[in-house]
Amino acid sequence: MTGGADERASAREAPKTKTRAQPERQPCEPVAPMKVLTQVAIIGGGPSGLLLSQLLHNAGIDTVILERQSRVHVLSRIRAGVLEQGLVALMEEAGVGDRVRTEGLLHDGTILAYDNDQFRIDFSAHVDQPVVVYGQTEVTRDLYASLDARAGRIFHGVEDVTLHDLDSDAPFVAFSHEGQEKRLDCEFVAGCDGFHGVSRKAIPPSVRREYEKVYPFGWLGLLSETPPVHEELIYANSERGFALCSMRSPTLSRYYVQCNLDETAESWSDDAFWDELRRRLPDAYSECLQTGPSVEKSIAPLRSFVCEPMQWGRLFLCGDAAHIVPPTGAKGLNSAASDVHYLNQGLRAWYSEGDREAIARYSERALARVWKVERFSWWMTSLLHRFPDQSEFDLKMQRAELAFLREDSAAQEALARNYVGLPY
Ligand code: RFL
Ligand code: PHB
Repeated sequence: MTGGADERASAREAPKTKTRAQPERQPCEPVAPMKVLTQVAIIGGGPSGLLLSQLLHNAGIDTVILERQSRVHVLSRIRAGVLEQGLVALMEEAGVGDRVRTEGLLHDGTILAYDNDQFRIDFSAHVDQPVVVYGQTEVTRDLYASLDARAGRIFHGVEDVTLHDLDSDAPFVAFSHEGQEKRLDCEFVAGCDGFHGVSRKAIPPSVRREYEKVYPFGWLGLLSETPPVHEELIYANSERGFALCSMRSPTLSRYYVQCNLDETAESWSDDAFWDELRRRLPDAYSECLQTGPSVEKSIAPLRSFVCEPMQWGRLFLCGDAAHIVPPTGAKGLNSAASDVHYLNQGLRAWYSEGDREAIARYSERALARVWKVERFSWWMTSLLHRFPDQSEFDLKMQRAELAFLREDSAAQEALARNYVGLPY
């Protein structure tokens, strides 16, 4: 745990209610773990876990969130920037939609660039639906604010989380917090702990099937307090590799360049980054690119990954814990949100009507959408990046696909429909 805001958070986050009284202990007895009780234990306090907790709270369902990191750490991770309407609607349903509605930037299209030229995919013409540019950090901040307002229970800095009796009606989660062993008894466990979390691994290997594609490059991202080079996002296929111009606000820009996996963010000076970005953009943009010192710089590897099934016994996986997409289609956070929607529906039906059907079909419903999103993200990645083993023929195919997309309205519509978000 770090100091300042986090120490305050830690004091506030100590469990307040539903803690079972501990029997008096003799001096030599082993210390029994302190017990905490809830309906749904949520592992991971990233956007999936926080959103699920808020939606369930609104339905009168109690949750406790266990988060490995400090709040400061969670809020310092610069990640997604493009939200589908489905996620914005869920934020509104959760009661955290005010800021995204007023401060989010509506985008009616996006630019695809190649060969020093560009064309636009017009979302309003093809699907009449915009996307909203609003940082994941802000989504998380909004969710933490409402968690605090309702005195929701979250433990930060938890360690050694293990899931137990998931195939029974009374699962529990063991963990340690501030040096104390604890036990969280619950009726359901939501595994919202990201790709490197423990939840997915609690599904027995004999049941779990994992599908994976690791891409031979990463994205180097830079955040700068400069106005965006263009009012819409620019996805650029350049012979030097992919580049993306994105933003967080009219004064905060987020840029990415495809990089090798053996590079480090520290090995890239700001000047080297700006030079490389300029060289990958059509002249029309590179000539008006405004540069400045980086506020953040980091490298993300690219991966496609799906775990099937997304549920086992009383455990339900959500978001990056179950699936990963390369960021090219801006789909990671958005597909986490559709999982949260299906799980929220299933748990509400269970608790309000005793309906077991929706929860039993969670994995099937979530995966049906996940695989389509995986396909789109893989396709956008294949279309726009340089691959080390790409032949001359492969390059011609990429160019032909871009040319077809530029000319063909149906192809543009297909891209637009996927980019703004498939229904759920
Ligand atoms: P997260 O955000 O990884 O949160 C999981 C949380 O679980 C905690 N945790 C544990 N807690 C307790 N016990 C354990 N054993 C734990 N292990 C882990 C972690 O500390 C963490 O707080 O998963 P979640 O909530 O499912 O959210 C997923 C999104 O963060 C992710 O999909 C997006 O950021 C992906 N993504 C994008 N998605 C979009 O929809 N639109 C975009 O524009 C977009 N851009 C991006 C992206 C991801 C990127 N990177 C860095 C991979 C751009 C980039 C560069
Ligand atoms: C971002 O702004 O971080 C961002 C935008 C679009 C993407 C990926 C990342 O496809």
